[in-house]
Amino acid sequence: MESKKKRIFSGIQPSGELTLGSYMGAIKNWVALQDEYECVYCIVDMHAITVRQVPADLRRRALGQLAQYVACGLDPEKSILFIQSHVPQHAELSWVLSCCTQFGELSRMTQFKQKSQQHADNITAGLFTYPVLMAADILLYQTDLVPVGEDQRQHVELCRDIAQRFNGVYSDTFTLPEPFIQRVDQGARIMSLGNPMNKMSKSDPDGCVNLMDPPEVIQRKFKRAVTDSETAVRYDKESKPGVSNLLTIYCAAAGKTLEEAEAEFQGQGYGVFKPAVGDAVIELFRPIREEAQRLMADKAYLEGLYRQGAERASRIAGRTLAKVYKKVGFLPR
Ligand code: ATP
Ligand code: LTN
Repeated sequence: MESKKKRIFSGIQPSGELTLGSYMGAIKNWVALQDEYECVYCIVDMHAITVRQVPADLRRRALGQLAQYVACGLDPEKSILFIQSHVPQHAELSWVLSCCTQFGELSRMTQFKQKSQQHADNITAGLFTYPVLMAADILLYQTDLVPVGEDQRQHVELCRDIAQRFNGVYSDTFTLPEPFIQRVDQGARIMSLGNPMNKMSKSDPDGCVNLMDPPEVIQRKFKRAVTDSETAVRYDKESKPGVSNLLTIYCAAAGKTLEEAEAEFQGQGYGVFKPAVGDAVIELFRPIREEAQRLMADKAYLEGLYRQGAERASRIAGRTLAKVYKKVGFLPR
């Protein structure tokens, strides 16, 4: 009997190290959803090659990301954890869906506009059709909810449009997914420590804190975090974006409310506040980092894990793809 729980799908690219942003904006929520939902969590290495990668680094990061998923509390007994390129149905469905997606729709994607500016010398077709592969990821698993950060909302909405179109033309095939965006305390985003007007992202090494950073590196990054010329530790996103971001991080890491945090640092300057935020993050990440290091030393365990994950994923994905191939009129093999 298939479970009646709603299904969740999400993924992160192994295009850089996991950051405090991806932890608070995504993974932490994924962990919390595991009991209530049937969860499928992916390492989307095929998405990562939409911009140039060093092959050895990509391989190392994909395995490291799996270890970090588990160390963060994603439980391979409860959830399906797998690597995208190990389940061929993703590429296969992506082709069919690309024939149900308009050029104009893809041209409107904010992430494509941004990334094609950042990688102006290498604007590939893959970068352009990235959201179609993401739609395939989601639709293969008949996903109900997609927990992502705010920046991915547009992609999930496009996925829904594609699914609706396919269902309209070929009859009901795909569950219509919804974005599931949880707020990180005050804001749905963790901002860069170097420029609090931008989101913290793994492609901005100065502004981001990585899950695997050693304590002294984390502390140094927080001490250098951009704030303002006042001294009061007070939440005001408009006039004090840096301090507000640090407060958000502090509250999430230390499990405190904004009021508690503001009271705690009342009358104290940034010289006290910034290292305290650093310490809270160090303590939050310490057990995760240690567990990830331990798992990384056991390659055989990790390989077993991703093989088993791919098998489970492929069983579900295969069923959906078979339906799709039949409906679009491909001859059975
Ligand atoms: P890149 O720099 O390559 O765009 P990224 O650091 O933004 O990468 P992703 O792999 O795109 O990371 O994001 C992983 C997940 O974490 C996504 O669901 C994304 O929405 C979420 N996320 C990433 N950064 C943040 C952030 N700063 N605040 C909240 N959520 C975030
Ligand atoms: N585009 C997402 C990563 C991603 C994803 C997915 C997220 C690829 N496929 C499917 C949710 C569901 C990103 O950049 N964070």
